[in-house]
Amino acid sequence: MREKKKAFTLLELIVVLAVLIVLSGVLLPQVNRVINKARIAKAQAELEHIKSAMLAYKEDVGELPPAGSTPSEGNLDGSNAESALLSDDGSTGWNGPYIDSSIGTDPWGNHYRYEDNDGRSGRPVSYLLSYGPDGAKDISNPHTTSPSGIDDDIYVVVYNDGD
Ligand SMILES: [Ca+2]
Repeated sequence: MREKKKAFTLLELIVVLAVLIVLSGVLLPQVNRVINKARIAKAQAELEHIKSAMLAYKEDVGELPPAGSTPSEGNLDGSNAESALLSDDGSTGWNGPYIDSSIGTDPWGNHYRYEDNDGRSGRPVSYLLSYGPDGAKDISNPHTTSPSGIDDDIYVVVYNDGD
């Protein structure tokens, strides 16, 4: 005796597809929100980790890793600061390495940013920054203790000479 073939009818398939489309429309924004929250948490954790490494360097050497030859906010990966944390930069007291591997980009693929105030007056805050999910800088004055316009930027004060 031949078994009767069980198959979906076209109508059943259309109903299943419609349900899947509606479900994905409801769930996708939720999933995106969760992913973004996880990325923000990851960026905050990475910045705190780098901050700890910089403070350990400061403890040994007496000052924060150099931001660069021209003091201004710059990319952290590939910077003098990154190499000073990774390998002996010749500073007296250097006792690293302070980080295990090169500092990559933030979870959105953009550079982490760093500026060391380097003792300049009116710019007391040395900081680390991720431009956040939008990839654009929102903080209008990172050198104050309460910078305005944070928006989605992720900002960590490494050291505040104004304290
Ligand atoms: Ca931003």
